[in-house]
Amino acid sequence: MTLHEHALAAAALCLPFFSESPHLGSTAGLYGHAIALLRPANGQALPRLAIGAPGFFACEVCTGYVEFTGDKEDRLRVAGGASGDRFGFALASFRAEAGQNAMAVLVGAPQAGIAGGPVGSGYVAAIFSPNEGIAWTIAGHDQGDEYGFALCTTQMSDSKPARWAIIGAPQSQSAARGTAAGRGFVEAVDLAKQERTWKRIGLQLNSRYGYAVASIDDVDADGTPEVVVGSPTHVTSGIPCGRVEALNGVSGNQLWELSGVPSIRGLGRAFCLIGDRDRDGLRDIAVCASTIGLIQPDSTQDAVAIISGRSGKVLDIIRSPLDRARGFGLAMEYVSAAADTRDSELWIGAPFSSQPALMMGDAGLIQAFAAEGEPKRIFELGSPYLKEVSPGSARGPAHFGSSIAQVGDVDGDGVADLAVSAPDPLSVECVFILSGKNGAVLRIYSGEDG
Ligand SMILES: [Ca+2]
Ligand SMILES: [Ca+2]
Ligand SMILES: [Ca+2]
Repeated sequence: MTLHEHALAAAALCLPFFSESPHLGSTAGLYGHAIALLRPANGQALPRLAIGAPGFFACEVCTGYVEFTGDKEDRLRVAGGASGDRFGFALASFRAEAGQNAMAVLVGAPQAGIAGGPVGSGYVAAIFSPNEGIAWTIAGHDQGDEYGFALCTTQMSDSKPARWAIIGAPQSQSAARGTAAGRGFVEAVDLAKQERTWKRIGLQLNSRYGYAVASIDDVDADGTPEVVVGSPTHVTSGIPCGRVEALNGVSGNQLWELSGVPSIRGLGRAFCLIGDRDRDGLRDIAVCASTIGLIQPDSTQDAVAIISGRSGKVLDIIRSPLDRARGFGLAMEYVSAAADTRDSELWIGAPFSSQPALMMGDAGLIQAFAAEGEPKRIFELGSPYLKEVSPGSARGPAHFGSSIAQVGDVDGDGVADLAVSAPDPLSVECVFILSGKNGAVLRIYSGEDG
């Protein structure tokens, strides 16, 4: 299919959703800022997804919400408690009980970024069943913590329930907070008891320690998984090179660290666990090093560093072949060969990339790389979708590739398919379900209220 045919197919899929989606009152914005897979597509049913819509940063009336999609057309939404919560900013799905297939979701509500509005400490909510709403919450400590900005859970194996939530609180400086930023922290919470177990504070002011967190394999062989923490504006020799730290998942003690260098700045904005690249028995990690938002951003410098899960050693650097791939690596998803009929691939989003043919400055794109790092495929979805998705809108979906999630094989062609969001609040906010093989649009969910 050509891109235009994709657009027409998208329109056919999309329009019924606009007319049928329930009217829920408040607009949120940034629909698809986060996506978590709760159940993959199984041939009979569509994937079940949690889609976060935390609200545009300047929206003072948005609580944010999380939408749950399923195989039926009904879509349930669970909203945050108060304006400015930014509920749904981060999501992490997890197994709540052994042997159960139903996945629960943790929702981050970092409550920050609204100029002049009320700002709290941020909180994290657990949802076990969307019909029952929020089961429990745990809050940060002080105003402006941005508790819940980043989230992951750790578990001993895929079939066992998750034991701990790891919660990032990067403590940015904001007008609303009215104080200098802190050093940021990461905290572990026992999911069964909802009790805090350990807390670790960043090294530098304004380093955004806790901006990203992820669970990795058991480095120290104590039988429990570890976590990595990013602080993308950590300064080395006067340059915001960023930093990654690996911690013992149970104690929070440091196992290894890696600082960025001037040629890979902003290290630690996002993580993705990949295959065992260096064949040492532990899975390795893709780490985003994007210069976007830094002083002197330079998209030609944006990179994904492939680092050893065991030591933090840099194994490879992936850069986009496209100079315009701004924000390269802000979202990533690994599709292992086991889940698929093709070789393992790392999907990398560049949600702020321009698309000159469409004269769009921030259309976004996603790009697949082979396990060895060679570029394979690029999917770019720009304004061809505009007229079909929202005839009255001035621009098409943008920031495509802000989040990416593997969703199982939706169309049954043996290749794992993807959910990819385009959450730009100034245009139509969508989550596309795309064929992993050719980028064809299989489904579109929209944040519009209908
Ligand atoms: Ca361990
Ligand atoms: Ca390895
Ligand atoms: Ca497929």
